Amino acid sequence: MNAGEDVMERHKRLIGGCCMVLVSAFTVAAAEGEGSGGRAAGANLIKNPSFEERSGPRKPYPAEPWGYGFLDTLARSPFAHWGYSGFFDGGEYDIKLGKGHTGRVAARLVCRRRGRGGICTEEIKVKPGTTLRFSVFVKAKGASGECFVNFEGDPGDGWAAIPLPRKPDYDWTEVKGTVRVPKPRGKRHQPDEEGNIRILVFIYTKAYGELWIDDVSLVPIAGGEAKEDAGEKKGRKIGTPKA
Ligand SMILES: [Ca+2]
Repeated sequence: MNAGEDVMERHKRLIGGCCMVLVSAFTVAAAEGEGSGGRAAGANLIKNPSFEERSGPRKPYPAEPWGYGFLDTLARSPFAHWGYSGFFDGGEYDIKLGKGHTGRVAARLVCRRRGRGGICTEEIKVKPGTTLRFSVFVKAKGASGECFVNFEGDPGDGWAAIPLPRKPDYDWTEVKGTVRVPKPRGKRHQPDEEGNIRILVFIYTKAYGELWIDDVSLVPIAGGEAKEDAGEKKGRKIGTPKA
């Protein structure tokens, strides 16, 4: 086993361990109606949301400001500000360009061996208690299996999740959800001096076939107070791999 494989194996174990962390209470309102009227929306926290900016498939990853070691060593995302791994849970997924929902290109995750693959944002700084509206356009070709959006970072890996359509074949479809950022887990993940913690958004496929992704947005719609929204419902737990 060469050094690269050794690192890969180590990180697979690490990632597998992270996935066993049980998800604490979180709220998801998947595919909710807009309902917010003319409320002023914040800026999109996702960089390169339409995948139009390339980082170059052969660009060495240390040039990107990734904060997590496993992405530093495994990722070869062709998209600026996005990480990628196709090797979770014993899977092998390629990341490729597809024809965009908007713009020229979309991200395309193509299964070679079924397991779990995904793309990941850079770290996003937010204050605990912030309510975020998430949206993504996805389409699938022969994608038999589960695909989902998973929110990770300082509050834990899988503090919220939004399922993607459970159909093998569908054209571009918008999937929306609203999540509220919990407090960080553990003393090592305390807010910085400005009160921000770090979150990441992963979009995973555990399916065969192809998952296409474009036009991702994550917009703050309410800050800090964490008041209850009547429209929210409790989401399902995701993150414990099935044997
Ligand atoms: Ca695009």
